[in-house]
Amino acid sequence: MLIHLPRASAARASEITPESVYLSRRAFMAAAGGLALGASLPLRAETGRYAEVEPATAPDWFTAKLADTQWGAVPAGEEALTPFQDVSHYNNFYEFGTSKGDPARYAGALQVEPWTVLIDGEVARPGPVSLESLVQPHRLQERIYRLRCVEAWSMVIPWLGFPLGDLLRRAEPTGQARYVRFETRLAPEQMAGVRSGFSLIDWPYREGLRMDEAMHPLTIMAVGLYGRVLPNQNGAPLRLVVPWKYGFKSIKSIVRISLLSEQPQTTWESLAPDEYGFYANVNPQVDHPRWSQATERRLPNSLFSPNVVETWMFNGYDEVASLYSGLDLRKFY
Ligand SMILES: Nc1nc2c(c(=O)[nH]1)N[C@H]1C(S)=C(S)[C@@H](COP(=O)(O)O)O[C@H]1N2
Ligand SMILES: [Mo]
Repeated sequence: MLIHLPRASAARASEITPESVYLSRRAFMAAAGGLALGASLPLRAETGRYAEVEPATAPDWFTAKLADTQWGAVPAGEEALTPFQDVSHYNNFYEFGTSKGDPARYAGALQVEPWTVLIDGEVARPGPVSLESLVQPHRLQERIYRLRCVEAWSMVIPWLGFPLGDLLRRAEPTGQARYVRFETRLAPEQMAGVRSGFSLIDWPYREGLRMDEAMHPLTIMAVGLYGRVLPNQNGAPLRLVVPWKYGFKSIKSIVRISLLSEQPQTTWESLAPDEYGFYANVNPQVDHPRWSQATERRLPNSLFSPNVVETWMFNGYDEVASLYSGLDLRKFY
């Protein structure tokens, strides 16, 4: 598989804040140490890999998977990781409220065990699958991806997951399967933002991909980040990560995956079709009607260190360009 490594532009490197450089070096050293020891000593779950991350209790299936994880399968390259604190406290997860701190405050109420995912539609093997058996056949990989939100901020996150394509193949899509639709769990009693009735969203949150996008090797299902199980606010226990698309495509806390012959209706496109398209590929040349998409604020940042960097076409993942040859990306934004 071809993975695009970020260009080492001098301007970009100079914009990295000292703190994030420090953290990423620490993370790198932890990873290097892990590699050196890895052969003889399995990494202990949840401890030590990233020094800044609090240990968390994880379900047994996750701990078992961690021992065999392919660390650094997609490395950070030149880029500094966004600290765990920002990754887990600056979130969009409207089921728990609309401010960035709400998910960290309220998503603890989401019950993630037991968890079942329904796979249905155009597949030879439909049915409900427990999370444990869904993950079981897959080796976890660490993939360090940029996440670019449509609101013009971004992060660099070390995910743990496996290719969505591998999961879909196991369900045996029929010849009619042209799209995939995902749905987030809907549990108003656990979701402060849903209960408030304040949001315009027609729950459950839904997202979708074209089949070739879903099968692309960069597209993953994540179950962890920063060497630990996913924090609830980041979409535990199972979320999509599509790194060349705006963050809203990367749907959290998935309970249903449907293979369809028609393009599904998705949450943000239904709400504001002139602002959020089905494709939502990161594109610095197509502005949001209310703001430019040419640059982004890379977290962590502050008033004195705004850390504004250029936005790249497809978020820098040029290897997906061929999926869209012949498609007018201004029309299909
Ligand atoms: N179910 C659900 N999934 C969601 C969202 C949401 O509100 N609900 N927000 C999306 C948006 S806008 C972004 S930018 C990313 C943020 O992911 P993170 O909080 O893990 O960084 O999640 C996406 N997935
Ligand atoms: Mo977003």
